[in-house]
Amino acid sequence: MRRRSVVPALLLSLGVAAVPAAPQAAAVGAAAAAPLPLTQVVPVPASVRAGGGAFTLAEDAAIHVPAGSPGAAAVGRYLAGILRPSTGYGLPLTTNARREGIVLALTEPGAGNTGAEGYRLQSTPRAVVISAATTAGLFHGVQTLRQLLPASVEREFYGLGPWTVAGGTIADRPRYAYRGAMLDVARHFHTVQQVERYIDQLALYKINRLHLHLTDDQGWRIAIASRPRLTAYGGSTQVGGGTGGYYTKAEYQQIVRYAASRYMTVVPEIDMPGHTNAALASYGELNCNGVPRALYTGTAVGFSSLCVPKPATTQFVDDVIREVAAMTPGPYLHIGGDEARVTGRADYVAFMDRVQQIVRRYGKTVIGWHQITGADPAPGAIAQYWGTKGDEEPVAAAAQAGTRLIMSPANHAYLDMKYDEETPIGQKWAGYTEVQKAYDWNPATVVRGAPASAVLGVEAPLWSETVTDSSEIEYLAFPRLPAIAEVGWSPAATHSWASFRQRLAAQAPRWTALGINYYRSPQVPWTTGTG
Ligand code: NGO
Repeated sequence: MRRRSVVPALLLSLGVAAVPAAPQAAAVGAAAAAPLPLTQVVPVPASVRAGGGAFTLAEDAAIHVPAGSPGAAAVGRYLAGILRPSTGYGLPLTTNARREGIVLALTEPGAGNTGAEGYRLQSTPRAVVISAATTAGLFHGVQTLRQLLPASVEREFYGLGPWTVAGGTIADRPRYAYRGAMLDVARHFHTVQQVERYIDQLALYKINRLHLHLTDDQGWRIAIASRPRLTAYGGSTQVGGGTGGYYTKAEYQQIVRYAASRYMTVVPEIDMPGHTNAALASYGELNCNGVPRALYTGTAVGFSSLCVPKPATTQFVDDVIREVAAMTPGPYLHIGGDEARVTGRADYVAFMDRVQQIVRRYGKTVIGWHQITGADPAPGAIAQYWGTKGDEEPVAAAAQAGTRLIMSPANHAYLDMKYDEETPIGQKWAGYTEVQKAYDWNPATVVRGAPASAVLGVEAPLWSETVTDSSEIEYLAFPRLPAIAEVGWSPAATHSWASFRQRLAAQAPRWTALGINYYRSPQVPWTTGTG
């Protein structure tokens, strides 16, 4: 039984705790006899029409890509990279126009109503054709194709087919343009490799924004050439007193490129004026009394503030924003603004005005936690809602006045909340969050009085006070991240917990094949791992 013995070894080589891999490893086994129904996808596609005749990948099949599109060719190579190890097939890329095997096709913009990120997937005995107006659409179509093949296709070693896809047509496009996940790399540092691993997992669920919480009281994680002590000293520790870490500019840019190859835009966050102890410890001039603070490795919030009136603070912010903007190709720069409890109100408003102007000067769109709506959001600014009640009037008023909203209600979308009182890691200030709670909410109605049209999308933040490695990231993200992803991608009319929990259960063999650690929620009818 080669498969059984290889799975734990593979998990180990990935540095992933094999929890609870032993019983599930057997379930990854042979490919399912009947092809998976086209509806068995997370996030559920906008429309599915079953058709006659399934497609089976032949040993000599090719992946057809359009000539003259390096982006489409890259998507083809990415798909081949997933399929080759498990199928053992060569799957060469070709640009000949024969419509058999796997076909990636670019359509005229506007044709097929697929928009900026949508796609059509047509499966017949002759071919699986994914067509889209953009290479982003092709990439998302490829994620759907992965989920329609047997779970064992995700393994990094050879398995028996047949590699069959049910016949029919999927027409799909996202409900929201912004579908994010946030990783807090400040409370505990997470390496480039860990971030890339998470990016790959997010891509499977069509997440298209990766928000990196790069700075906080416990650590400064991004190199700023004009302020070397931020990382050399401010990045030297983390929650619990470990050695911390930081990304060099080259490493940050590597993450940005890796994310881009998965059609994900990096949103860097420099949290200000609170959550700044690491900066205040690195440079005494940022404190009103001029004295550097001690490094901090606890988990309290709301105790630190840059000294707003000082010119040194403005210069500092300019230096940091200039350098972060220059190494970030995406349009956004997140300035935090949450829990500035020791910043006076007038200082807070003045500071947020100033920082927003600086961000704009360096060509970026401001995102801030929703507390920025208590200051004066600049035209075009985006507020990220993380409340639990939905009754915050400044948020509604700002949304009515044109501020766009990203929805991360902490009692639904915070991946760092414990599932229940037994959960070994996580927090509970916003309440326990089982999978159904992560799934059952509507971004359009979270904030009372905010027009639905103000909602740009959703984001699932993963704060890392209690999270130290990939295994723990995955335990909290799976299965809730796919829930938030579906809330962000699928049309409101398809929303159904009864359907979602079944489809979610069918994802588990994939997670096992990929070595993803996940929480076996009692709310989900898992079909694997019982024997
Ligand atoms: C809050 C706080 C963070 C914590 C997090 C923990 C926001 C926006 N500020 O969310 O500093 O890490 O809760 O759940």
